Amino acid sequence: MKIYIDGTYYDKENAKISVFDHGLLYGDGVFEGIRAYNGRVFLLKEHLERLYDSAKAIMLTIPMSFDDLQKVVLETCRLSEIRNGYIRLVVTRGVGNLGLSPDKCPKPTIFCIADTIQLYPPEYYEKGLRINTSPTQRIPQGALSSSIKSLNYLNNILAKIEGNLYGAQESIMLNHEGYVAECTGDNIFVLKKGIITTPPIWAGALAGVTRRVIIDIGRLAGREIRVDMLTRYDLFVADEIFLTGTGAEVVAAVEVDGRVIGNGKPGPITLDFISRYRDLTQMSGVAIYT
Ligand code: PXG
Repeated sequence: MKIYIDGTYYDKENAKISVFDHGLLYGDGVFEGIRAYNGRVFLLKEHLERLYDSAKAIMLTIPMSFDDLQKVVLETCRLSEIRNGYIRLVVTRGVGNLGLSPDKCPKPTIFCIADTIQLYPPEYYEKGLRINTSPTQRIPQGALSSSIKSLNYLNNILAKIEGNLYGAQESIMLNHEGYVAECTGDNIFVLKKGIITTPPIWAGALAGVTRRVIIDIGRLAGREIRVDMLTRYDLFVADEIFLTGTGAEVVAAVEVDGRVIGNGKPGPITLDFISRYRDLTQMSGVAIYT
C-alpha cells in the first residue's frame, strides 16, 4: 500500500501527519469516501465535485487542479494495487499553530489512502439491518450545513455509539424539528404503496452520491421517487426501507425502533435496487489501469 501525502507516496508505516495539522486539532477539513470496483473508480467525478464544493463552502482552496487530483486518486489506487476497494481522500486546513484561526495555516494538506473495505458482512445484505432513532439530533443547517462533508463527524459518531448501545446496526438522525434527516453514514429511502421518498438535503442530509444514483436508477425504471419530509411515523408504517451510501451501498432496514418493517425481510423493490446498483458499479467508473 502507498499513501499519498502532499506530493509524495509513502509506505503505510511512514504515512504521517503533523500534530499541528488543523484537520486533527479542529476537524478543519473536508473529505470523500470513494469506492473502486472491478479496476475502476466509481463516480470519481461526482465525488471530486462534492469535495471542491465542500472546500469552497469552508473557504479552503484545494491547492491542486481537478484533473491533477483525479490523477492522484488513480495513481494511489495503482500503487496500492487496488481493483476493488475504498479510497479516502482528505484535504485539511494544513499545519498551523494552536489557535483556531485558519490564517495561520499557509498550506492545506492533501492525502489519499486506497484500501480494502467491507462495511457490513454479507448476511446484513440478505437479512437487512435493525436500526434505531438516535436521541442525538442532527446539527441544524444554520450551525453547519449537512452538505459539507467535513472532518467534523462527532454528531454522527455520537449517534453511531447510541446505535451500538442498543445493538442496532445503524442509527437514524432526526433534525431539530423531529424530521428524518439521514443515518450516520448513509441516506435513507422509504417505500409506501409504491411511492419512494427520501428526505430533502435541507432536512439535514448529505447530498449523497449514491442517493443521487438511486434516484436516477429508480426514475429510469419508471418508479415514483419523491424528495419530501419524513417523520418516524412514516418509517414505522413503511412497506420497505433502504439505506444508501458509498460504504453501505444499498442495504435494507427491516426493523426500526422495534417496529418490524414490511414482513421483516428485505422487500422486492429494495432487492431490485440492490441488483441494479451492483450492475452499475461493475459496469462504470474511471479506469485505474490503462
Ligand atoms: N450521509 C452521511 C453522513 C455520510 O457520511 C452518506 C450520507 C452517503 O453519501 P455517499 O455520497 O457516500 O452516497 C455518507 C457517506 C464509512 C463510510 O466508512 C461512510 C460513508 C461513505 C463511505 C464510507 O463509514 N458515508
